[in-house]
Amino acid sequence: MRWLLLYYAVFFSMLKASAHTVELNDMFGHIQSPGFPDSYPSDSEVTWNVTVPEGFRIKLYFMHFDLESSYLCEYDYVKVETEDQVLATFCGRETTDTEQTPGQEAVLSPGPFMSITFRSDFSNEERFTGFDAHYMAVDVDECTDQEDEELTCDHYCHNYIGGYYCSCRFGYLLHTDNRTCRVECSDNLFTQRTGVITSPDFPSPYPKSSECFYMISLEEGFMISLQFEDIFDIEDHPEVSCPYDYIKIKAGPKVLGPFCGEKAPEPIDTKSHRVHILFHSDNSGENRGWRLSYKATGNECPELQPPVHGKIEPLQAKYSFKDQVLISCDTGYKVIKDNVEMETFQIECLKDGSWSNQVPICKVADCRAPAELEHGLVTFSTKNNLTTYKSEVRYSCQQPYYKMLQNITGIYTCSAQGIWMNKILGRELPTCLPVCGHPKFSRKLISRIFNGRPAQKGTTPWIAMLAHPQGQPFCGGSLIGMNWVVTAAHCLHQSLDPDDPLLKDSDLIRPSDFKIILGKHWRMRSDENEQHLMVKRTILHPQYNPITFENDVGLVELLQSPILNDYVMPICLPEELPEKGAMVIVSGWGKQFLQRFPETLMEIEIPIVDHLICQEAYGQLKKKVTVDMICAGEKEGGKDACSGDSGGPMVTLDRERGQWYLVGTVSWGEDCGKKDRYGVYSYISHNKNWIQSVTGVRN
Ligand code: 4AZ
Repeated sequence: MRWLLLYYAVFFSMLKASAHTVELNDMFGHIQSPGFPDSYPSDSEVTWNVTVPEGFRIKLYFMHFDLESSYLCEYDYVKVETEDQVLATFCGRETTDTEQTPGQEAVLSPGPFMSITFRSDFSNEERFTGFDAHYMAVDVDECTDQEDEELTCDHYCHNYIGGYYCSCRFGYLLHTDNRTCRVECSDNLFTQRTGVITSPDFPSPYPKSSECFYMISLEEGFMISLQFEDIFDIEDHPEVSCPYDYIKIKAGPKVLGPFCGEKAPEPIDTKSHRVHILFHSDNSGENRGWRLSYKATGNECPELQPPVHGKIEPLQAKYSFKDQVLISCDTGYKVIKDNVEMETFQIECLKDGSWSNQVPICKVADCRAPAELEHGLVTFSTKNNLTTYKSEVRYSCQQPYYKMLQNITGIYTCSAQGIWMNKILGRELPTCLPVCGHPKFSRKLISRIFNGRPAQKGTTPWIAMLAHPQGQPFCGGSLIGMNWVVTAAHCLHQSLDPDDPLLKDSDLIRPSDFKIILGKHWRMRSDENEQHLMVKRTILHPQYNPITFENDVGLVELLQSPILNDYVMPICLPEELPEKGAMVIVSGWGKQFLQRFPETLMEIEIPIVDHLICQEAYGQLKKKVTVDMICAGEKEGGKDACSGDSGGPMVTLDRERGQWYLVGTVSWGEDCGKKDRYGVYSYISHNKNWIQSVTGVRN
């Protein structure tokens, strides 16, 4: 037995001498006590250093465990440890109060390293078979296992086999520490006069690792004041001033702060128009942040007094820099600034506390002197000839020669806009048209004179004399409207070649070849009231036929308008057809019997002759009396127009209207005053439309 013991001692001392360390780097493996499943030798020590990759830990599981039991495992044991920590010490066959066996429990390393040491002392009372264990690398779920707060993800954690990574909520950026979530908040510009600025996500905790810049920038002249509100919570330190998170304020050359902690800074009057705010947060802490409101005030401008008859909007007790007010005047008053009239005027409070302009005055709207009316007059209805707001004037036409075209009172009132306004015509003036066919002088009943009679002065004020420049009369005409004379077309051309009566331009009498004399009574002697008027142009009826005298009507436009008076007045154009057999008056300075010219204007009163009778009378002579012609005269002859009367008026009285109108113009006839030979006249009603379209004349 002794030799055997010795043998064992030698053997174990040899074994112990061979106490060794096994390095294991596989992801799993198998370790057994020496000699397993035979009993393990005494005085033995083996260490297995298991290393797995970073991000894994090691799980050790014993399938068999049978070691000598000793108090607190002081003889034989299996010790599981990391570099700096003993995870477990096992011995015995079953767990007691003082000793532990692994049983069904696995041992898990906190990191990627585990060291297992088996040790036996110099003797064993019995045979112990030792242990048989497996180990394997298991993944560390850093997202749930992380104990070190410095390493946990700020927002989201994603585990994968052998490692993990962090990500951030929408709107956040992963900081370069790959762990904290910061925000981009360096570009905040505030340009309004008031505003509120908060830390990101306020009142939720502000993001970590962030540098936020805010700038309030206003026009020079404003001064910004800041006030922190309700919650103020920035990570601080009891001894050091704001080492982690802080807010700093820069206004002009002044830098205020850093501020942190839970007590908000007092209101700050920066006296600057530009303020920079810097907010810094480090990579830890859950603090709610801050909120501040800012207000910009400017220099105050002096109080304003609204102008008399005006108002200021908006009306405030105080105005400061940039405030604008609008000055307007009551209805009927106008703002006057630098002698210029305007509706409103705006002034602004400047940065130096003065107003950009003085308050203008309000002046009553002035329509000024009313415009003159051609052939009319204007009288003031309100006293003192006032032309200001609500004053009244009245336009009328120069009676009795002119009448108002529009059926209005002629009253114009000065509007609030300073414009004379009529209820119907607005700002447009009325029109004064000449009165027609209404002579001042009416014929005295004189016994009918055979061959006609001298006209009474002023009873035919529309008669026009067509005379050569030297004064020699050659035709008659009638004044219609202000500028036009109706005459016979054949008066306005002279066919030089009797064999070629066709109308040629060269045959037309030129405007400078003749003149129009109005207000005439005497044929050759000059009259008190005569007006010589030059001719602008002549117009023949487009269907005038110089051979048949069809449409023998022409128009003479005057270069100037005549002055209407008791001796010069236009004749009306027909409103309707003359009654059958109506009496007409034909006037002229034409030849009388015995080829003599009269001294004064002569007139005859004759009846209109039935068209058929006239046609018949001239049918015998193969002369056509067409629809544009009208005949007048007496069957027995005697009273007739004659050479020199051409173009002159044939008029009749419209009893209903009490005015005279033009029925025809002297045109032709077979000789003068012969029996059964009527005078033929160009029929005005037939060509009225043409006359009106050329002249624009209306009654
Ligand atoms: C002419 O030569 C003329 N009896 C005018 C009228 C009459 C005849 C001739 C009508 O102007």
